[in-house]
Amino acid sequence: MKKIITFGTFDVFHVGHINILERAASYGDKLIVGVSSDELNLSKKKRYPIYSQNDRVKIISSLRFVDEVFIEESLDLKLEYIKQYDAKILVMGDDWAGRFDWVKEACDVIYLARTPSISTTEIIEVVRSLPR
Ligand code: C2G
Repeated sequence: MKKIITFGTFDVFHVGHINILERAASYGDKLIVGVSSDELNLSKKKRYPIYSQNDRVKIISSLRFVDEVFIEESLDLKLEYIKQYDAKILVMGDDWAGRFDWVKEACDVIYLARTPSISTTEIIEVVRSLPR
């Protein structure tokens, strides 16, 4: 049983999120997803996500190619999560290229190309600019 692990906020869920999760799943038999907590987002991005962590967990858990979901409390716990879930590969989008190479002692690390032209930030900006 080859387990794959990936992490993300997955706020305002969109097709770029689907693409990376689907591709991550194709590398193994089981996909485990760490969903960044609301507090982790506040510390990282200086704002809370639009969707609460409970809703984000519910959305990710409902995908057919996702097997297990947990809340990621800290970026520094990557190694602990990888060991805890016995993951053989960490998959991340290439906006994180090189950033998690320090876990290579525990598993392989693969950075996949992001889906172009879509992001949560852009969606928020587009919605904000709509006429009222
Ligand atoms: N992603 C993608 N294509 C996009 C947008 C996002 O492939 N157009 C990928 C990102 O590269 C990431 C995943 O989708 O691997 C989740 O993206 P975010 O929700 O933006 O995750 P982030 O806030 O970067 O959190 O521990 C890691 C962090 O918590 C990741």
